[in-house]
Amino acid sequence: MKLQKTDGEIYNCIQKELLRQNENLELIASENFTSLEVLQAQGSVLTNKYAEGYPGRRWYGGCVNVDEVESLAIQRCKQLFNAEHANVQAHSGTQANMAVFMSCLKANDTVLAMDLASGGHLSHGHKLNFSGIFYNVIGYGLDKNTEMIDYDEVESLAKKHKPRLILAGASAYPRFIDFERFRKIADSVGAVLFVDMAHIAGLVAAGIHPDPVKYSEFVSSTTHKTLRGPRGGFVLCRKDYAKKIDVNVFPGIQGGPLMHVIAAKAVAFKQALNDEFKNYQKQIVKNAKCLSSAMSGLGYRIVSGGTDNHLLLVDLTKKDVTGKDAQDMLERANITVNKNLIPFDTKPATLTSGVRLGTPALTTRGMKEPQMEKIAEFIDKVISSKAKESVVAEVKQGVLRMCKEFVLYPELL
Ligand code: DSN
Repeated sequence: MKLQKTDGEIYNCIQKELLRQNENLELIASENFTSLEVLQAQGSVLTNKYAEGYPGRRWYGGCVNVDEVESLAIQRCKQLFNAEHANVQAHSGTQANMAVFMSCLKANDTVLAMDLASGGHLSHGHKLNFSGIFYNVIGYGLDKNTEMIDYDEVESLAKKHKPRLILAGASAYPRFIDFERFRKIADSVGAVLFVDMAHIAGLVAAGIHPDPVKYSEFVSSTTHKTLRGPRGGFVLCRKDYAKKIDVNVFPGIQGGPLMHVIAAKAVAFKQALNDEFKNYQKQIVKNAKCLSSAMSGLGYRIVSGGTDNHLLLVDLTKKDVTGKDAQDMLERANITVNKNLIPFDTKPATLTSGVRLGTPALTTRGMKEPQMEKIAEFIDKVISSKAKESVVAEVKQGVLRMCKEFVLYPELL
């Protein structure tokens, strides 16, 4: 590779990261390992092209090929999600969300969205994010007993605050979301319904999670989580909002689209239309359920008692370990997780009482239920011993053996 000769420093970082990804058990619920084809499209000469505008309506010449790329991405995305309109230019999930906010709100309008502490997302109203700075965001939470969305509370908050927009979707919520109920609540107060399906997009594409598209005016997503594409975002909307969303993505919040990333998105959408992808999504959920039961069997409390999707939240309170400590201890044994607030957490977000575990990445490697059971044992050994050096060393050897059986990107090694 030419890079190796001309910029050894960056080349070495990339190689070290390839090795890290191969030698660690990746349980961060929002991460995945994209295909070689997606990497190839993303690393292509399309990165050289400026193409402000949309297919057939660009501000630059020479767009014939990128027009074809973007048209394919749009068509495949619409087909995958049965959507009336798709904008595939958003550089990220947060930018997709920003474009939706701008398409139906004025500054200071009221939005009803899930609290970050209950499993929501920064871009759904955090006070330091654009959403919390420019809009009046009211948070809804979870039922204290079930730890699931309290739809009655959502309804009463909607009646009280009369939001212009209701936002459903989460980054740390292990249960199905009832979009039909959200639609009814939105209709009862004349609000627009917007679903951020970033975490569950792959499950939705495979038809194994309730479908937000048929119930909402807007749906946003990232492409790199369960959907297993390149890092990026997109927005789906009803056709009466198509012009608004396009104009708010460009020129509203972005300049030139990343055509290499859009090509990679198109590749991922095509892959997601295959039956093989549906089976992959089913296995993600089977693995999450299995990991949840195995952790529960080892004495861990699982938030809401289990999972319907690709992730679970493990409450570490009984184990007398913070989420931060667990994350650090597991990292020493080559197990990657993230600390996460649990519902009604008494600890700050910098410490937390829990960890979030997700199965999309390990399922991509081909791991199934037997590996999930073993991984639960690994996690328990490290946490129960409070990362005793000899235990960490033994678990790390087990992790490395498991990783060797499920090699990642053999073509690149
Ligand atoms: N930060 C991502 C996650 O981990 O869920 C969401 O953007």
